[in-house]
Amino acid sequence: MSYNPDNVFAKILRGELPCFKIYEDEHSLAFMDIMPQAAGHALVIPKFAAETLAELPLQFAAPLLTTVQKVMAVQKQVLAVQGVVLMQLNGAEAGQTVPHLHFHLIPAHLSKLKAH
Ligand code: DGP
Repeated sequence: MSYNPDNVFAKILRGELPCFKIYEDEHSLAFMDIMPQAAGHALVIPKFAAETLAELPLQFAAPLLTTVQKVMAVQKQVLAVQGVVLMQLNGAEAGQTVPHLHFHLIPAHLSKLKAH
């Protein structure tokens, strides 16, 4: 699968598009989702050019998941939620719209859960 460097997350990583940044380190970036499925919906992406999880070299998986853990902890504390839904879509057929690997971190607000 060939990586398209014109995707919006690649542009965010290059500083060509703005984002509401939460956290950044050598290997990853976390920022708020522009179309949140719940208040506090965040995205975590690797700086490595991978379209899906299958293309991420394993040495970058641990640093990426470490960032996921950090952002989840902050969401729980700041938003006072008990749970966070982790979602990660692989391929257009699965619903992936931005072809740069990303994890959705969606806080599970109690009021929303009760409504369903
Ligand atoms: P997915 O369907 O898994 O590819 O989700 C892509 C997510 O990315 C979707 O929730 C909306 C979000 N998104 C798309 N474009 C932008 C953007 O330019 N900035 C930010 N912050 N989020 C974006």
